Amino acid sequence: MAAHIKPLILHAHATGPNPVKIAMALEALHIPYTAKQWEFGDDPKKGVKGAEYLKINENGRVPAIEDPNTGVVVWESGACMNYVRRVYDMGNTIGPSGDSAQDLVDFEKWEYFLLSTLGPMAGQANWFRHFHPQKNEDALQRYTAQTYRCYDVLEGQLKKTRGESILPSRITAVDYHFEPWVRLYSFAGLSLDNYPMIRKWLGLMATREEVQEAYIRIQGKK
Ligand SMILES: N[C@@H](CCC(=O)N[C@@H](CS)C(=O)NCC(=O)O)C(=O)O
Repeated sequence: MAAHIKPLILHAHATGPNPVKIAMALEALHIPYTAKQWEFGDDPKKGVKGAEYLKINENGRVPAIEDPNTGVVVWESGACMNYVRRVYDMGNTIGPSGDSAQDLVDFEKWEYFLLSTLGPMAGQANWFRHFHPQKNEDALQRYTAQTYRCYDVLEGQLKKTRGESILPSRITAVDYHFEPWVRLYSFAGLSLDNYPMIRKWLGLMATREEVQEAYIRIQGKK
């Protein structure tokens, strides 16, 4: 299939957790792509808040995908992931592993939990720990506690598969959504000491080829 697919353009940043999720899915599906790096900031030509990038994503964030095969432009990592799955995962290798109504809902609820809750809480914990111009201990404590609360929920789910995957039976796009966020635990000042299943799952994810390749590509090392 991939032979006649023109490379997708994945708009990315070398360190942010959101673009690499999409790279993992593209790697898993063997879809050709070019990772185009942008800087944070408003440089008109190079920045995610600059005029050139805002023509692609008016929200000024990465990831975004331009697909020359279909003419589609998509941004928001959830929408990017679902676009990739709909158009390029015909054999359903990274989507819900069953087709019952419950299987579909389980996939979506974990995907939305990451996109709406764990990701934003961890993002704010990072922000108040590293980037906020003034110290704000209340905000840091609040977002740290909320991220741990999300870890509690994730740990409970991973117990069901003994840390093998977030949904039963195989790795799916849901694991790709979570991996880059959870991998940043120590940058966010968090510990996995109380989360043996998360630690195990992160270790297993790190051994996977599509995960390793995605980081190499996103960091511009290949
Ligand atoms: N909800 C968005 C969040 C995207 C996002 O925040 N991306 C970060 C990089 S991981 C970014 O572009 N930050 C640049 C900025 O905030 O100016 C998604 O899931 O795609």
